[in-house]
Amino acid sequence: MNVTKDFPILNRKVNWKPLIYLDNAATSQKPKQVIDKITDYYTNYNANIHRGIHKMSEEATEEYEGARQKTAKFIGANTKEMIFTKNTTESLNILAYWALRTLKSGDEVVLSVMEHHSNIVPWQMLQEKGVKLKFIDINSDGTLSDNMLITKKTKIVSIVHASNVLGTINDVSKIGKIAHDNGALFVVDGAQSVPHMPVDVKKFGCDFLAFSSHKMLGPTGVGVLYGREDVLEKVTPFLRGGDMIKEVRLTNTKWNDLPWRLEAGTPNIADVIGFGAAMDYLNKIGMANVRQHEIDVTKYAMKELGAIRNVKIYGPANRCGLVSFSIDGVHPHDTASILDTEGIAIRSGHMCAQPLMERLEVPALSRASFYIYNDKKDVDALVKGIEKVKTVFKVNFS
Ligand code: 7TS
Repeated sequence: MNVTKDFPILNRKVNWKPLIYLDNAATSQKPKQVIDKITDYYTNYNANIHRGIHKMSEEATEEYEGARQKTAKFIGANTKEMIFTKNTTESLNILAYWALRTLKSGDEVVLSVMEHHSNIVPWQMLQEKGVKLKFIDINSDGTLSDNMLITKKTKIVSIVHASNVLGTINDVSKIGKIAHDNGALFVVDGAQSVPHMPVDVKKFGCDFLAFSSHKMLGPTGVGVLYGREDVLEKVTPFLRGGDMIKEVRLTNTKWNDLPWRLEAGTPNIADVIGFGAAMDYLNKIGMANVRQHEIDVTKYAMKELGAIRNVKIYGPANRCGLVSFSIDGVHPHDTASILDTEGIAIRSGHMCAQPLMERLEVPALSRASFYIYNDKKDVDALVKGIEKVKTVFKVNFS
């Protein structure tokens, strides 16, 4: 995929070596098209939206709402169903705070042990009300157990589509059907899938989907909460104030229509507009091509890393574009530090999934995660870097 020319940061050196960026699951790099779009807003039509009847405000509103339309199209939804938030974490918190107001003692929420902290910690609040959290386990290969724990007591099922540690791609349509058969709402954490593969909320049959712009070539500070219109209508606003109202009296307020009802205050206008440019960029490539490219690079990485003695890979063969691994006798932070001296950026640590680390019985892991600008040469560099780690730490070669 010939795209590196669009990413100015990929020209820089790190520790005097050309940057090899393999930390895309944490955040992706941004193409010039996105950077230019944000600069254009601040340079030429910086104004607040949905108010002032002046030209620049109209232009800004048009671009902002245009980005909403693009987002809706990107995941097969309607514009009314698209709420801009700050990130996936905020999107999930909106739902958890709503659940805090509506669920009752004895109700159950089903999550899984492979969730990112942002799909665990907000739901823990519900325990204050006597709501029980249940966690679907994983199989030894890192796939989700078939023992779904969903019963008539289950009110919400919230599951990650693609795991940020194991790479596992969960069969969300199947889980959604079981959730709905039991009368529960179905939430999907799409933070690691929407940026990397075609996603269609209608095919998922989910009630909610959360994801972040910054992991899909867009700027930080923009997240998305998709909600099926009839369900989203019932969600009480988490933040209240300007822009989310129709009429305010001193002691009561009539809320605005969707989607604005759930976007209180001046939103992140510039970055939402930048996010629109990121989706334009991805659409030009085609999400099926993005996925295929990542399958190729990831398969190669699994083969090459899998062939290194003393390296263990976690998770199933069928996966999204990332590989978590450990090197016998080397702490993942040391692995990442030595790779950094070679200009290779990877993630190490608990990956914001401490319960999963505990389940895997590891203190931490290293992770290489890929995107459209990575290729097999980057994997070769990673392999060479790992050999250096092993040499420095005198890892047993026998
Ligand atoms: N869900 C998943 C599956 C994630 O991987 C992440 C971020 C989040 C939610 C939270 O996204 P945010 O935009 O609200 O922060 N994952 C990672 C990661 O793996 N390394 O750094 C961030």
